[in-house]
Amino acid sequence: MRRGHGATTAQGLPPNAQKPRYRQVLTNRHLSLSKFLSFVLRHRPEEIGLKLDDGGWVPIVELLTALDEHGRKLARTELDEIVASSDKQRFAISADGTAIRANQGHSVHVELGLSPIAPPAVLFHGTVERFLPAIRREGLVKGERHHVHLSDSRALALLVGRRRGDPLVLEVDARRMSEAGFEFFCTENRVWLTDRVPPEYLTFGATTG
Ligand code: HQG
Repeated sequence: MRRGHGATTAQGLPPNAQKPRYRQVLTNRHLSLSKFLSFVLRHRPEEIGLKLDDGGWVPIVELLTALDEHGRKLARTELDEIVASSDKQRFAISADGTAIRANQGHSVHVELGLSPIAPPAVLFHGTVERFLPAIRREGLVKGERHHVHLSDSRALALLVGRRRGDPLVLEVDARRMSEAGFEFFCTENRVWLTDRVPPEYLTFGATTG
């Protein structure tokens, strides 16, 4: 059963796509709640007795009740603040305001309902030195996630890589991949997704930022 909350189009970027706003600062409470929401909405909804629908959505009333029952009481207004101030716009609220989902990053199976769209000529992937030998060998693979995550800016890729150490940025020849038939998707928070990136489409030179 799909609730059809998603609103991406095949013609262009998702309607709500916007540049992530890294300058906004979350309070510690909001940060902790935001991390917990990511955990529940991407990986372990059953941890607080929730079930996501096929599109990854959960009714907000159910979410707030479940959070309350698990010692993380949260008002609707506060949830709205967390969603609005999430530095990478990690969550989406449905157009009718009744449901919420994570925009991407799931390990549970969900159907985000994204349509393939033409990527920019070049996309970027932030990583760290220790993964390079394997990446040179087998390209970028999705691991635990549903897709390989790519950014349309070098600056964003640097931030992604920095989560793991001194960041390196690899360039992905997305245009050539697209011409070769690889599909790309763009989430509402402007993360570019693809199934894998074989090494011949990667540029390893001048990788540091
Ligand atoms: C590396 C965050 C060895 C890859 C970020 C990365 C992003 C390989 C790690 C989102 C490899 C996977 C995703 C290969 C790739 N051999 N290592 N063949 N291919 N890797 O976290 O892209 O905060 O699953 O370079 O901002 O780092 O969660 O992916 O270092 O958008 O919203 O394996 O997660 O967003 O790590 O990050 P991840 P990622 P959130």
